[in-house]
Amino acid sequence: MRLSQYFLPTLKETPSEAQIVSHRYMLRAGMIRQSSAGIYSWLPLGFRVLKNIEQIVREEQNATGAQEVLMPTIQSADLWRQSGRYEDYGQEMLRITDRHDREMLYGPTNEEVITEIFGAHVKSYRHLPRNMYHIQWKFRDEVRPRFGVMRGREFLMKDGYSFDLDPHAGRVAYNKMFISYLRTYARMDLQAIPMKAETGPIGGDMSHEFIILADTGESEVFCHRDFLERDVLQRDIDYDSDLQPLVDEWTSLYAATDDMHDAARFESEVPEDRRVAARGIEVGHIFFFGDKYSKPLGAFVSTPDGDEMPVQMGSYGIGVSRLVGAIIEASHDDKGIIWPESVAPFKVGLVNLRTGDEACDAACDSMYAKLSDAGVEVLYDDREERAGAKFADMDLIGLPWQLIAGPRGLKEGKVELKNRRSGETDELSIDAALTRLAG
Ligand code: 5CA
Repeated sequence: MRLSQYFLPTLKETPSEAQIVSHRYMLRAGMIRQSSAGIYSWLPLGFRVLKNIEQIVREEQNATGAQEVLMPTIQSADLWRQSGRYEDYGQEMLRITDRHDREMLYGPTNEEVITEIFGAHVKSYRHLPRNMYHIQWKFRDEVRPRFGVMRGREFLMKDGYSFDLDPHAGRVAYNKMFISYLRTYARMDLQAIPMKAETGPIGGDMSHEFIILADTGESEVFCHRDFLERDVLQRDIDYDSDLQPLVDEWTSLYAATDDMHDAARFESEVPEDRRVAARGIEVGHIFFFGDKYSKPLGAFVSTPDGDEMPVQMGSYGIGVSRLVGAIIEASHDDKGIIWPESVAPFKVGLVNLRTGDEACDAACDSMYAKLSDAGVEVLYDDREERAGAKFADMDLIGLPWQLIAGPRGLKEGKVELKNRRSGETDELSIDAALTRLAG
């Protein structure tokens, strides 16, 4: 993509409404624009990151055998009356009346809709287990939308739902999601810590929040430091195997949010030098709630003995749009964002230090073409701007690699390759630089 043709409205000034670094950088890097309180448009750069995160989530869900669907954002109030949640949900729910005076709502979550679909079609234990998810916009009329996409009113969530015959099989489904969540965050270079959690309006008696540590997080959290040194991607996961031992490994160490925190247990179980008391961002939340929805909504299956049983369910959420902010909170410096390669909007920023100079233009055009042909995503700064402004924008938008070409270096056939995270810069021949990036 040529920057001269790209819609990238970067800002030099820090917007005064943004209180935390991810919100400031998302606005300054031209990723989003607020439309109303807690409601954002995603501009090209932000949209690319959102899609990359979505794709990692999708791949890790599919690897567990979960199947992608797409349910509507607008739901019927009657369905929510059946589950008993219509009144309970209170003012967070955006209620709408259509032209025929039918009561509708903008879905804050989808337990009711998926349970109705499942119950209408599946009648026998033979068609279990099943797990379906979608990646869809949600609306919650939060009292205090804030911190940009971190606590929005409209936000993108991956929500998945498992259906099983009995609580034991439900636990197997829960464990698959538990491990796949750890992998999902790890692929975004995030160290997510599973913490026992309150179940709130979703309900049920088994639940974990996945939290990443960040000073700007909304929750106060307490955990064992060992969590921060673990790497779940080291192991291959066989989702057909018994995952309980692995889940036990991740749940045996102390980890709790403030609502579940037990100071006495924390002090007795965790040696003083391993105690972490910090703030955290909730990037996912999983629940097992048995027949809480299947019973009132009539999702029953026949058992091998010929009985009828409500199906056992769990639900599993990932804050896809929140993750964009969370990743920035975890990975930035005072110049801007530092994207992990897996979610970066482009891998390489190609900086032409003197647009209009014949040698610079020819070398940059050729590098751009070669990298693009090799499938490398490049944002090519071919604008007629000062070098300083180009560098500042590149650092701000945080692409993992900067490939810099100027008249002086090119005379000797050299370009610079800078790693955004380490700041290390190498002077290389054009071919060597291209091999590093495309190799
Ligand atoms: N039905 C369940 C799981 S499918 C559910 O709704 N769970 S939740 O309420 O915990 O939300 C799942 C995830 O969505 C949260 O962990 C969080 O990462 C994200 N999320 C929740 N509310 C917001 C919000 N207002 N803005 C951005 N992300 C949010």
